[in-house]
Amino acid sequence: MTLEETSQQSVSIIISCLFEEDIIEECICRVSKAMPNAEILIIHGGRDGTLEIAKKMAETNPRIKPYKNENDKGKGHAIQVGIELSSHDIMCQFDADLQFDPEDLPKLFVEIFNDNADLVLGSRFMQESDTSNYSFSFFREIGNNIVNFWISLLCGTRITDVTAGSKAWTLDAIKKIDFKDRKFVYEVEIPLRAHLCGLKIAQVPIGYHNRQGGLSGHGSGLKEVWSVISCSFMILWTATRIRLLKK
Ligand SMILES: Nc1nc2c(ncn2[C@@H]2O[C@H](COP(=O)(O)OP(=O)(O)OP(=O)(O)O)[C@@H](O)[C@H]2O)c(=O)[nH]1
Ligand SMILES: [Mg+2]
Repeated sequence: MTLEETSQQSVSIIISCLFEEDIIEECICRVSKAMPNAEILIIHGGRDGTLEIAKKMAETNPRIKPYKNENDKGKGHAIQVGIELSSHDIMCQFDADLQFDPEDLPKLFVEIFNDNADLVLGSRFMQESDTSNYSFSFFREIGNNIVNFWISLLCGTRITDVTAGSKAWTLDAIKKIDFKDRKFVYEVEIPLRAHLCGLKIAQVPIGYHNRQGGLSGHGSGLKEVWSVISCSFMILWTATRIRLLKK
């Protein structure tokens, strides 16, 4: 299947969001243009106006399905809810803040439609990845390097980017993966558990930008530093435990 044919397929796109009212409209428009037949599940975990904007757009486009995630426990929880709600067997998660390009979505899905993968990881760290519009902060870069190195070591194969929010999978694969974490650590659980289950994993280069609006789930200033550091430690600990105990 070509990229053009892939972009016309019916798949589910799960967009978890919180405090993204500045950007959600542009995000939905671009996703909808890139994958015109996709179901777009908006899983909103906050009390800000993001959901209302999505609801307004859903009035004229039935493929947009906004949900209020009552008792939202974090991004991983929102994605679990999105998986439950999806009506297609092939789906992806996509961040609302437009750090990733919706136009890259067919590149993720084509690997599944061509039977090259059960799980596809969008990667910001492959040679062809375009990160020219992103300024990596020093501590995030170090954190990413350590986490990617450690997971690659645990899997015995090079995985270039485990934490990117752009990932696609089949329903069968994600059921086998059965990730548990409800915050950000689940991002790493997915590739690690997929590897342990013997699933086919593909990596594709994607573009990456600075946040285009909204508020980071990691907060800002010192809160952000603390969130990224504690997240990285949780990732290393959780991944090692899963690898050793295989559960
Ligand atoms: N439902 C829900 N969505 C969340 C939560 N935290 C983050 N999100 C959404 O998940 C996506 C990724 O979160 P980000 O805050 O961008 O995480 P990040 O990309 O690691 O951090 P930044 O680089 O600072 O943007 C965004 O669409 C967020 O709105 C949460 O607790 N609940
Ligand atoms: Mg982000």
